[in-house]
Amino acid sequence: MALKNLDKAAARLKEAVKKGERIILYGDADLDGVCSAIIMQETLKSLGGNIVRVYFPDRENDGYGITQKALEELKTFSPALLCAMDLGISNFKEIKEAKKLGFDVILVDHHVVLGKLPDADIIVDPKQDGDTYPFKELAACGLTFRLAEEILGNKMSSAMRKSLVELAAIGTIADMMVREQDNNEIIEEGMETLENSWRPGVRAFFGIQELKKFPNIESKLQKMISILNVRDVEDGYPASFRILSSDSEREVTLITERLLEVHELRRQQRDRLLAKVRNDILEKKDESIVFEGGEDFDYILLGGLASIISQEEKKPTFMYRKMKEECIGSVRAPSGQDTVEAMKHCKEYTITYGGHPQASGFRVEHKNLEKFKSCLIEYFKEQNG
Ligand SMILES: [Mn+2]
Repeated sequence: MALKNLDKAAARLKEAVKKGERIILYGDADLDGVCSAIIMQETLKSLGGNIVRVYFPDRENDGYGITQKALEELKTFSPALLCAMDLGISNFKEIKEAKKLGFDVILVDHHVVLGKLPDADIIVDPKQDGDTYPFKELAACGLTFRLAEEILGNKMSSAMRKSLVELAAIGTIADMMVREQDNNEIIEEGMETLENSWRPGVRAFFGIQELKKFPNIESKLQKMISILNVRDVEDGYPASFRILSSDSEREVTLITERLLEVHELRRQQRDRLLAKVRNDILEKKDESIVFEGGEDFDYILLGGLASIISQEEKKPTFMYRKMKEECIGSVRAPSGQDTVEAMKHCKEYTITYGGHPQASGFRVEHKNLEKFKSCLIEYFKEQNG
């Protein structure tokens, strides 16, 4: 019982390394995607792979997934092998386009398959039909780590294994995956060495005062993750990538100090929005969902806000940021509620949607927002009625 296509993906990547093909790594900009990209980068580099670009989409401005803007920029590298991690499974149109531009496409994703698969050459996703691997809840970085094991085999030294599994542990925790089976193995193995990591980005964190205040490794790690989650993009690279892939402890300390300041500001901003939302939903207690947003709802705060509110209200919670033409949203729900299924039911009003039952996202045009909301309210009323 192996992860479907893991062997094929490994063989294809090794072939690309051997032939000196151009390789593009494309990761989601969250910590799961970033850790996946670094694991793959270090794995392929150790074999001499020709990685020409590591790309992260700008979720806030260009949306989630493989974007049109990315293809526009990346096409200068064609032909190349494009390995996408933590996204792609719902990018039907963009992957078709990527193929047309001359890319071979490998997807390593753990998101729910939306009815059919995109036209990628090789897809690793435990949630696809025909995958017999018993554990379905690996994060993308967990899958990428399994892929790294498959690629390197006994060429993976124990030092390298440690430094890669640390990243897989960080990404798995950050993505809030269930603490079971493979995920537990990865988290336990990764945590063992974390405090004595050789990785400058990790070392820098365990050296800062703010982290020393926390009593144990788990709470330290949670704090580290919330700081790494601060949005700070430079030349297209999220701070988390610059920190975790850096080999200079000095550089890392500089970025980390700045992130700490931003993190504090964000926290204040989030608390303001939380107070606003709590107040605004007071007279909507009988609605089946929470659906709130506005122009001042910073995209990066949406997931955190939705997660807090959905726990407080015990309802599916949709938070959105109003942008020029569309709204981009983040969704959290208590267990037993499937927000992906709900959005599928209301998909005529969306531009895109996707994710996990309890944590998902969407984009909707302004003119459809109210209809989308009503449709969801009706859906959950029926489900829970
Ligand atoms: Mn993920």
